[in-house]
Amino acid sequence: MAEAKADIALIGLAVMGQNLILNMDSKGFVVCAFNRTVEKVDQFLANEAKGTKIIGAKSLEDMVAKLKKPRKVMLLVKAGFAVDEFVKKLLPLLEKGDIIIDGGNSQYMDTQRWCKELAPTGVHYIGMGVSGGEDGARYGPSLMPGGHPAAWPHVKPIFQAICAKANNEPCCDWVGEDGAGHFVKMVHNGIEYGDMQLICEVYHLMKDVLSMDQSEMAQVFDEWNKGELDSFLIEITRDILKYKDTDGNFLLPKIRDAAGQKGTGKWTGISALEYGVPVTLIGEAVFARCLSALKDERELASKTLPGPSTKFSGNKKEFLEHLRKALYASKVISYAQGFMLLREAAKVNKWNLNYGSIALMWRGGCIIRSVFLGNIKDAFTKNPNLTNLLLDPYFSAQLSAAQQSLRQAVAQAALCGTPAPALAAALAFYDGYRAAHLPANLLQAQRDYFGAHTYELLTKPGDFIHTNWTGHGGNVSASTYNK
Ligand code: 2AM
Repeated sequence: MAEAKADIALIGLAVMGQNLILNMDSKGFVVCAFNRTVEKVDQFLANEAKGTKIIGAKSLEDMVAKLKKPRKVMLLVKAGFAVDEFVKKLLPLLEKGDIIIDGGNSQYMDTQRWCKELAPTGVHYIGMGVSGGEDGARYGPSLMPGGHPAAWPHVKPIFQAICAKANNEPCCDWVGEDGAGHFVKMVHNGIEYGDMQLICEVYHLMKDVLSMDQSEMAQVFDEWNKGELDSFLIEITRDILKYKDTDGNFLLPKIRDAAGQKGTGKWTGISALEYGVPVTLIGEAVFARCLSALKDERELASKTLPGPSTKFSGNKKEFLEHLRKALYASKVISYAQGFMLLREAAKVNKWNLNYGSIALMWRGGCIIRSVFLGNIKDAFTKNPNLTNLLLDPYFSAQLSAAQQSLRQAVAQAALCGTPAPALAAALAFYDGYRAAHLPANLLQAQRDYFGAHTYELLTKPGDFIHTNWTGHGGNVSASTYNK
């Protein structure tokens, strides 16, 4: 019988898994490593894990026997089938109170399903979002655990020890019930899509509208990184702009402008549609990648479809300041949309989300880490019931100072024919959200006209009526339709 001495087991020895194990080891925890292809365990022990306290297992049975109780088994394997297979194999080997943690990029509904299925067995399930890439995993990731709340106290000391810290506070806290952790990770990834697209649009405007060269752009991003835009993505953009290829020329212009994607941004967009929340900026960011991927078609169209003849004739320094403020304002709007989606999903799924701690989890360790997330945390700490980030006094003041600049950026982009879909989406949302009246009165009338879908009068909300608009359509409303 193997001696039970490991604090936690980790299955899945790809780079993320290996680095998380090394991270846990460096914080004093004894980790037992396992992998489907078992030879990788020995390779890992003989190389990366040499000289550490890390132990290995030859089988799942061996691994389980080496774990202290309640046993904690973390999976870092491919999402979907591989997770399902391991959970099924683990279940007969575990007992009440033991904990399975899925740290992969699983879809939140899969995590919801496992939480439900495991509840009667007494084995606890956690679905945890892990962000920060390989480096984050090794030296401090952002961790977003959700699932069976009873499991949290048992894994908290490990996860809060290995995660990133922002102002000495851990970027890991309990997110909420069942799939909440993976849902929050998914929204994080969507926001990442939005942030990246916004930066790309600003770069495009600098390049094509202001005709700036790359060193100058790098300098501007460097400046911006010292202020309220201070963030990992601005920092790497500066460094990418500066980067020279082996031939001494900048590398960036040589890179083919066709974006790839793995799908997490898309899933945020799909969720937004399903929950009926206007997460427009992330949606545009996903579509912008899709449009970029049509490289051959675009090259063809560029020879046929005309653009404007307008050239920028304003003050460059002033416009750069507009761009900075436009980027900031759009970011605020995008995060506001992301938190709207979280709030709606929490309502539907009955999750008790702590929005302030979610902002803190994203404050360090992950790709969207930024100083600005500290302000979001403050907003939700001051008012946990804040309806919308845009209504927080700090952010509404910031937006009122920046909204004119956002208009300048979007207008110039349109006049010069440079696409800026995410900036434009931010502005359209802002103007829609602050509008006491939208043209949905006409929309309702149209729906009632052709489909008898009924409408409400401003004076009688909740009271749905139908008008016989044509005199021959009849007076019966289509009560079976969704209003
Ligand atoms: P492997 O080394 O045996 O391929 C990332 O791909 C991790 O997920 C690896 O540890 C890999 O194990 C594991 N993995 C991928 N597909 C799997 C599957 N179908 N079943 C079990 N593990 C899998």
